Amino acid sequence: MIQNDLFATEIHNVLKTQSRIALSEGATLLRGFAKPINDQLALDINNLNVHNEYVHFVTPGGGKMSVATLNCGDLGWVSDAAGYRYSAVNPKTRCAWPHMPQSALKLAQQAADLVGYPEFKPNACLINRYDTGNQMGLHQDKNESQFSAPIVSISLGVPAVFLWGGLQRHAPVQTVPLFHGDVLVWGGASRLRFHGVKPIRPAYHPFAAQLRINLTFRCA
Ligand code: MD3
Ligand code: FE
Repeated sequence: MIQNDLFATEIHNVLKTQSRIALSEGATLLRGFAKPINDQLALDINNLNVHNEYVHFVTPGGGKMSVATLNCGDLGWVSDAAGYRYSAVNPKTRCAWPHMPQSALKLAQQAADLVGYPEFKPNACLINRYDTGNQMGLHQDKNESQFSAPIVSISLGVPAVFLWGGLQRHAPVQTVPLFHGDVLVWGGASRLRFHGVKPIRPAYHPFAAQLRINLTFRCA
């Protein structure tokens, strides 16, 4: 009897924290999907820090991004006065980017598979690091060569309010809170939606103190 009660409580906790939410056509939120491999993700992402640094890219307009980025995989997203593009080398070091964190890659592929993209083979992984107050303005991700492939994002650390608009910049914007462990798959009709992140509120999460870490896997 006690066993059963414990089991029921456990199931309830899982359902409360892990669920699948359809946001719009082609966009699915998997709440808490990354939580079971929390510790491996922390190890893999922290290991990247040993030999690689997060950088604040300069935008074509001359501003500095508040979010800091670390690229991994065959191609990395870069920005400078000439514009945005994917590059096979780090412009600062002229070296190839580090390998993708394998635990996160596997998780992103499992998430894509689960919502209907069984052959997701991303060649780029952007790791965005948000400190308190950092934000990302509304934009579209259209530097990739294939819009038929989804983008899979993994949110870690402190919560964020994700902004999610339409296919035109001035379309109405909805907000979705994103928590540690949430995984989003953006494909199909939602692949080119405008999106952004509101300024991160002061908070603490054991994964990375006051920081929010977001990984996006892409077919660049
Ligand atoms: C919706 N990153 O790096 S991830 C980005 O939380 C970026 O760091 C945000 O937007 C972040 O470009 C959002 C969720 C996401 C990623 C790609 C999308 C949502 C998307 C592409 C199309 C539509
Ligand atoms: Fe984006």
